[in-house]
Amino acid sequence: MKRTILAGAVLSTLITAPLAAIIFLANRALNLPFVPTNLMDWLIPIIPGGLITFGIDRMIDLITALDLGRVDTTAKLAEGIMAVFLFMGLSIGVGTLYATFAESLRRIPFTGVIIAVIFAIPLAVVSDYELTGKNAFYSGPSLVARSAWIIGAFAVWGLALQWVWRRWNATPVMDATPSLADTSASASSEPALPPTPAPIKAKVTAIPYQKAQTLSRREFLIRLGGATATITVIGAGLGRLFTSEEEAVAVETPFNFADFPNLASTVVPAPGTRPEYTPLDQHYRIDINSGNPPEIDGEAWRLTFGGLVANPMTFSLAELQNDYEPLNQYVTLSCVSNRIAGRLIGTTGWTGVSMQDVLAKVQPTEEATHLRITSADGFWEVVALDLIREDERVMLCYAWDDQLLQVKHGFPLRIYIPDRYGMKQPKWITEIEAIPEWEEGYWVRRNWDRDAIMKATSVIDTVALDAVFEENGQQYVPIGGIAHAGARSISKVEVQVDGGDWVEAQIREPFSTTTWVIWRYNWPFSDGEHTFAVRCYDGNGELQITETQGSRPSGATGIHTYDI
Ligand SMILES: Nc1nc2c(c(=O)[nH]1)N[C@H]1C(S)=C(S)[C@@H](COP(=O)(O)O)O[C@H]1N2
Ligand SMILES: [Mo]
Repeated sequence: MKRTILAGAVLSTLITAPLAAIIFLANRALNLPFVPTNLMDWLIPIIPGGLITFGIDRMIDLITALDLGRVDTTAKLAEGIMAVFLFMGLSIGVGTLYATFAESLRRIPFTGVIIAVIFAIPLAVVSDYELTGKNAFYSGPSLVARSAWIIGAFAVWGLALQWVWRRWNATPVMDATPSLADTSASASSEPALPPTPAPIKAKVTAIPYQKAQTLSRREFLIRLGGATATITVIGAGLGRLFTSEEEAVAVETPFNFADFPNLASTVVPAPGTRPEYTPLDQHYRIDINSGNPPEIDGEAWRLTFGGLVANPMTFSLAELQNDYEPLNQYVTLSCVSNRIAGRLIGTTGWTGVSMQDVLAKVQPTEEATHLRITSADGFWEVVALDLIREDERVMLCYAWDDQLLQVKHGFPLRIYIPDRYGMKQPKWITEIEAIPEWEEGYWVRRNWDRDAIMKATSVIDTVALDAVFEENGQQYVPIGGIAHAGARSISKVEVQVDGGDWVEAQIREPFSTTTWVIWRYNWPFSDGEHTFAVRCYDGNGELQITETQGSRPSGATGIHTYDI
């Protein structure tokens, strides 16, 4: 019995790996569902939030420690790999179960296929729920096409499993020990099974796989492993090739964010400082979706604005673009999980409609105090009406960098709330509801900070030893980086060398009060090893928090240091 289970598990693994690869390929090439991440996304809300945060933290630790590249993309990849393991584990479990009972079920034809289909149906349901359950404007393949694909792919998997299992049991073990199937059958207490004490030879000839006799089990395993490894590698490799960038759709009246307002600034960034305006393909992406982000049909999409309002309304994307004065803002967005000197922060140009203009149309009633903003991925947040009324910069945003939002950044609509971490600012908005009192948002419910005001932080990006220059007989090395304090701006940046006095750095005029500043300090060079530290003051003259504290629950603080 034990050996049957082991053999069943090994053979199921060999059959399941190509299934995962082909599902991946079909996802990339034809946008068919990637069931592993659908399954994981379905499970995540069921797992306690603390465990997830812990998992994410350890993952970021690992990526940072091993220097595995961009934290956000590597984390998504790691989540995808975890999802594949979960998916494979479940499938292998089902395959092993089949192998264990195949003998007793052998009178039923196509047991492998039947079991596979019974397993695939709930997977198809979960996948559909994840893709369309919260996203009424899903733009991918139809339910029929998606279900047929998932069930069909599993049926083929079941057929393969059944064939492989029968073939395995028909294959003689070339040495003198009894075959695995024999051991299991004689060890089994199943009354329906006739005992099979016959010698191996007799058993083999009784099974109609004549060819099997020429292969030993070891040879069969090697051949099967070779075949499935080939399919897996080719499938996964082709899938990766299909990973294409989505097409950019320019807005009709671009603001021309690239005409930066500070071009005349005399403070030139130290070489090696990150770009002041983050290229879109380098802007971080963070959300609760381990696989593909919600795909929304922009034509069919409507924003529903209801609840405690005098005038409930729906808005199309075209209406938001054409019927309202566009608001263009340079914005630095940061994830609350960004560590000091982390890369989960970026600056780009945001275009949208002031929330005040929208409120003027829908007219919240007197009982309304907050808006609940709901997204197509099941994410939601709550924002106070008072905040909106006192800050016209709060906006419903449909474009970044003069282009309609990319899918991963929230197409067709996200909100901008100045001074708050990204966790307060839903992407893929489908619904806004005016409500009578404050409620927890998605991450607040998971014990993250209720207000999530961006902490003032400063970072050294570079000590540009290559760019050393001489002035009045002294050599200087440019040092530089960023500092930001949400929408409070930065009034001063100071640098400290080897624990000495804090010296003021130069600040380049920022794009706006809602973006980071680039700072620069020309360090009088001296030979040897040195440690540099940086600190900043926000626009109100308040020093950043200098105690080191992790991201959870309200954003990382502490002094960034840099050694040469
Ligand atoms: N619908 C939805 N919106 C979301 C999230 C999400 O998971 N789902 N994540 C938030 C978080 S935690 C951050 S940091 C920002 C990141 O936006 P970006 O991926 O466009 O950089 O999106 C926010 N909006
Ligand atoms: Mo975030």
